[in-house]
Amino acid sequence: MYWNPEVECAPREEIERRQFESLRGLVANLYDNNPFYRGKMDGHGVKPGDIRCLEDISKLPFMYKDDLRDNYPTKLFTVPTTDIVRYHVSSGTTGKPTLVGYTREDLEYWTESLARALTSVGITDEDTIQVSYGYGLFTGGLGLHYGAERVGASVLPSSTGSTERQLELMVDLGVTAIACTPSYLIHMIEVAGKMGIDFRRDTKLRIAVLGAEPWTDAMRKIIEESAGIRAYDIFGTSEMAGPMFTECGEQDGIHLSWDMVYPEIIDPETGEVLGPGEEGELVVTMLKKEALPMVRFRLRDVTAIIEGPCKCGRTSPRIRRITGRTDDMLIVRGINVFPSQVEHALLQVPELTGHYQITVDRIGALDVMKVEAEIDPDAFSDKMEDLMSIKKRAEGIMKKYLNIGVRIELREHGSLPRYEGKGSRVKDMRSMK
Ligand code: DLL
Repeated sequence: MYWNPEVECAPREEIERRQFESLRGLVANLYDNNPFYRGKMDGHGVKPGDIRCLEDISKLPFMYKDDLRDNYPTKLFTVPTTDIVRYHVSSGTTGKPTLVGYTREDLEYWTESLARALTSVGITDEDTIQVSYGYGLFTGGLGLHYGAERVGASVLPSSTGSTERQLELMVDLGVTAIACTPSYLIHMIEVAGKMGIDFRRDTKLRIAVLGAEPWTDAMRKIIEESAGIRAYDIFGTSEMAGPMFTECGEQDGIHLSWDMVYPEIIDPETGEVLGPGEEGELVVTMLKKEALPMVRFRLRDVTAIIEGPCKCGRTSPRIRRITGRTDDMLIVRGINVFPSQVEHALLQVPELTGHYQITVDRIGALDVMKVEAEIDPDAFSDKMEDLMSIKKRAEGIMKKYLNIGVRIELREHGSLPRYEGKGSRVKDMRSMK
């Protein structure tokens, strides 16, 4: 079933023609009206007239998350703030967040994108969908919420947390679909077991829309089998709008709406554009965004473009599941965590030094993060209560900066490894499992 068959199944030539029209209009408009993009293009020696076909996009300079951070909060916005109808915020590398803004039209396309995506996984107006992504500054909750309402499903906006209550509601309301992180669904299944709720026997759940963090086909199999459902991957980032694109019923790659995004895969080292099937870093140009345009934005996510049409009949480009990131951002329980944020937070505690080690592991279904931190020798004390007070303070500050609970383990000065040159302060045990 399609939401917008004319667009979703458009012939290839029409797609390319219309993408080029959008790109040309976008570049000309940004060059004429926006000092940031004009400066970037001039610095790169490229003019709007140089873009004569879609492939010429590779002549344009890249945009980075740093561009957003450096221009925080609204310097990159291309519309007056009176035209902004919503903001969302995502965490950034130095503890400074990235702010994204939306015009009414931006929200409209975002919702349209999710209506197409949810329809493609089989969600209709007969479904009741529990949205267990965080509502608020994170894009997951509200994004899925409006998409699901657009297809006419009944939405249960449960957000995150209160798992037992969520499970009771799932049973009582006969919820048929859920949107959350894959790790949260696994956690829910475990908690349900303890409550005597069997997903297969006691719920009507049939579809899960899972994303915001990397997960594997092996994880999909476990979820599908234990809950008796079909689980689909959903992808998106705050800079694109939020969650936007999913797999279809074929579960063979994520469909990207061609009228909204032009994807490229590049070699992260050289910036060279790679061909279909080749794995590299995903770069997106958003063709419709008004408030905060994105031209060749480097997402740092690693994937490949899948060549050829999909069995479902959609002609849009597809990407493979995201396999990792080219930078060091960690995703812990769906929340982005940068090692530099940890450092930033730790250094707010005067008794701690800059020597630390991060370990992320998965215990049961939940990600847990531990930070070992060295105490300044001058602040060292052999009184237990002094040490406990430092630990408590550090954990409080960490929670404030990272938005997740982190266990701090204090270490004696000199006990953690030292590095010459680049350090490797992060141990992600999840990738070793
Ligand atoms: O995570 C938006 C989202 C919400 C997507 C709900 C899906 C569902 P950000 O917080 O800006 O936005 O984080 C974006 O999360 O660059 C990826 O590294 C990662 N990510 C998102 N979806 C997936 C996925 C939202 N399906 C960053 N698989 C992205 C792997 C994902 N990684």
